[in-house]
Amino acid sequence: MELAHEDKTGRQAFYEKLDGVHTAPLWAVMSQLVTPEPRSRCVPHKWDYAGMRALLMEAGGLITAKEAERRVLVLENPGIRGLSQVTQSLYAGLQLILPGEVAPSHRHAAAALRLIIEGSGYTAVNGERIPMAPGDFILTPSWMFHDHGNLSDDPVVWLDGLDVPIVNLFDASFAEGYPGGDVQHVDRLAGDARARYGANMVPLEYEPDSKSSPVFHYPYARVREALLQIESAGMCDASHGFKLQYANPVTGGYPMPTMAAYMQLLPAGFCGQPYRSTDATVYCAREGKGTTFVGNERIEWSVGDVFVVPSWATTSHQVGERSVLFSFSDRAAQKALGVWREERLND
Ligand code: GTQ
Repeated sequence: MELAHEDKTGRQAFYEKLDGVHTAPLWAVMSQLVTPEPRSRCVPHKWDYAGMRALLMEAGGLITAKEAERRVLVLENPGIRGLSQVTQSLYAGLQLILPGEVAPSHRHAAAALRLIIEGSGYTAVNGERIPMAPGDFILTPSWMFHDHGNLSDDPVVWLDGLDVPIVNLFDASFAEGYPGGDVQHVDRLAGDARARYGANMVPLEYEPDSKSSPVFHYPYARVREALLQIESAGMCDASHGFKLQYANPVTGGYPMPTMAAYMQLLPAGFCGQPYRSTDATVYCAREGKGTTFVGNERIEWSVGDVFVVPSWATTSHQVGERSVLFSFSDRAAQKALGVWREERLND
């Protein structure tokens, strides 16, 4: 019904009265607030590894890892610049440690995950030094001290994923430096956590004391072997190829309470069916090369490239040669809150 001019003026005066007492009429904002489906400001985007690597090396000549605390180039979604967010809920960055450098030990409420792109360094978590090799997936759970180093002769570069925007949504951020210097005290042998929790066994009468996986290191060699064996058995998923999710071996659930992570093998010639889900996803190509269609966009990727798919954007992958994609998202948080949805679409 057409509003009378008087009514509009009357309403405007009323809205101003509301505004003065920090109040707003729901009916004026309802359609943007409670949308019939996700309307993300995030857009699909790819960060080309060759270009990012050159910028990282330039950063390496300008600032040390120690001075920077973390020498990271933050991947900002072009739709939400200035917020250090790759999606509404996630942070992503590319971190460089040069030979001999140390990124000093600290801890924070935000949880981190890492996918090693090139080189070999180490990260120390929970008193254990964990080696980093290309393709390895590494966890730094909430509030655990962690420092990174590089004892090799070559740079080490990895993708960081953190749940910082979720922690900040709750205004629950805390952070502090390690009280005993740059490097945390190491009091466990390398491989200790994997021996205790990662051999399909757990310590006698073990009761978890953390919401995160007690295994911090998921070496790529094992994941790759598993994917290749699964590929040889057949039964390829029409949208995802052969896809495994990283698990907390104690619960079978996601490795951390907020973030899920995956590695998927797309067999040679794969032409995936379109799919969408409410968890915006950050991908990093691990092997091969291919094309991912996201809505009307076409993303060509090869090893090391990072790309982001917004929530509920229709996605399909195509490859010529056998390829492997790593990815992570906030699916763990969404499923814990009961809001996650997915949909398979057909061409
Ligand atoms: O390695 O601890 O990309 O604290 C951002 C914040 C990495 C880290 C990031 C961090 C870290």
